[in-house]
Amino acid sequence: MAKIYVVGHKNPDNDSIMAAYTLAHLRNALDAENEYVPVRLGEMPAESAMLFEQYGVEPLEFIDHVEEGDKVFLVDHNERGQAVDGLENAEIVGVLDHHRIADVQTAAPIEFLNLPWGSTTSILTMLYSVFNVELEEKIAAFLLSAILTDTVILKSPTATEKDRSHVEKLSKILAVDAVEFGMKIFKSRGGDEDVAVEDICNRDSKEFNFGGRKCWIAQYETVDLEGLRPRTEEIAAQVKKIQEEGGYDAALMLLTDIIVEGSDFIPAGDTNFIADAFGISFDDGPVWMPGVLSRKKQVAARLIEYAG
Ligand SMILES: [Mn+2]
Repeated sequence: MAKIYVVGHKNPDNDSIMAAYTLAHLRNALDAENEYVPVRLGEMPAESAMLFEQYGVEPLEFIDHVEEGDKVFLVDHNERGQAVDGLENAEIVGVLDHHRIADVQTAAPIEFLNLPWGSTTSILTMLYSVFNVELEEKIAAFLLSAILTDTVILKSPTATEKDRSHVEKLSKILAVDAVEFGMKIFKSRGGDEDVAVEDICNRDSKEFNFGGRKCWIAQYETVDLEGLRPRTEEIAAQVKKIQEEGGYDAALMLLTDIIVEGSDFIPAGDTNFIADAFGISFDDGPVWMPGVLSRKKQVAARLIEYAG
C-alpha cells in the first residue's frame, strides 16, 4: 500500500485544510490500494481548528518538506512557489485546484482537475456526488465552511452558480442557515485587537511572479476594518519588513472588510506597477479599494495581465 500525502498550499487557509482532509477521506473510501494522508504546511486556521475539535478530528499532521520518492496529491494550488519544499524530488500523482494553471510539471500523466469555481471544496462537493460517497454531517460541515470562507459567504466575484447550489445542498444536510453558519465561521477567527501583527500579515500570504517580479500578496479578512485602521501604520511597517527580508520586489497587504465589501491596499517596495495596473497612487499611503474582495480574481489576475 503506497502512502500518498494530500497537501494544500503553504500558509494554509481553511479551503486548503478542508480540501486535503476531504479529498483524503473520499479517496480512502474509494481506493483500497493506497493510503491517503492529509497534511498541512503551516498552522491550522482558527476556523479549521474549531470545526475539527467540534467533530473530534485531530489537527492534520504538519510537514515542512517531502523527500525523494514521496507521492504527493496537491490540492488548492498548482504553483511551485506555494508548494511544499522538496516537491521537485517527489512524485506528483494528482492535482485538484481552482486557481490559474501555473508552473507545476510532471514526467508522467496524472489526474488533474481544475475548475474555475469558488473553492476547491466546492469541486469536492461535486466529487462526493459523482462517486456516490455519502456526505456525512462532518464532511458536509467541513466542505460548507470552506466554500463560505473562500467565497466570503458567496459575496466574492469568484463565487459561481455551482458554489451557490453546493452551499444550498450542504446547508440542507446540516439544517443550518448558510449566512449564519458562515458568520459563525468568520467570527471564530477572533477580534482583530488580539491578533499579532505577524499573524495579520502571514495568516494568508502567497508568493507570485509577475513578469519576473517576485511579489508577496497577503490578505486579512475582517468584519470591522474601521476598528482595524488604527493599526495601519504598524501593519505597513510589518509589510515593509517582510518585503525587505524576503527579498521581494513588491509586497501588497489587503485588509478586506467582508461586510462593507472592499479592501485597503497597503504597499511596500517597488509598487509603481501595482499602482499603474489599478490606476491609483500610493503617494499618500494605503488606498481603499471598494468592491475588491478577491485576491485571485481582482488583484493577482489583474497584475498577471498587466505584467504580461
Ligand atoms: Mn481555495
